[in-house]
Amino acid sequence: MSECKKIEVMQSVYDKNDEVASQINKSLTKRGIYAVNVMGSPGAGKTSTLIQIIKRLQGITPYVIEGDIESDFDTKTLLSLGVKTIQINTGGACHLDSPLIGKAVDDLNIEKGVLFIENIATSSALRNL
Ligand SMILES: Nc1nc2c(ncn2[C@@H]2O[C@H](COP(=O)(O)OP(=O)(O)OP(=O)(O)O)[C@@H](O)[C@H]2O)c(=O)[nH]1
Ligand SMILES: [Mg+2]
Repeated sequence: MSECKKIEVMQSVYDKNDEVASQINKSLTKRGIYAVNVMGSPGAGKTSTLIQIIKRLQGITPYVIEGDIESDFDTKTLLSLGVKTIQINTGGACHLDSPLIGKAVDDLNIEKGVLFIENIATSSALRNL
């Protein structure tokens, strides 16, 4: 007869990630920056949608963090439109974690505005942002 055991998980594997994400969240909120995590399948229309939204923003500065495994195609397009954009290439990983986002946020020198993060795939890594 099989025995059923209940295993209690005491610590999430995302603990450290969530802690960093929470710090980024507080820092962005304090500086009046609203962050939007943009997720969707490859080719779903994320960048096209961002471009159309950004064109319609009035008096709000947009910033974009572009996540991609290898390419910087979307970043080049956004930069050519005058949008302050920074590229993160993960070199294989299919999600952006909060330390990567934290570094990109620092490098972007964001002032008050809206920060769009085009994510690579569905990720729980940004759930606290
Ligand atoms: N028909 C149609 N095509 C669209 C629409 N939005 C985007 N596209 C096209 O779909 C293709 C992919 O669009 P992107 O905006 O690059 O999609 P993405 O999700 O950013 O793609 P990745 O960053 O490569 O994952 C492009 O050729 C767009 O022109 C839409 O609403 N209708
Ligand atoms: Mg894109």
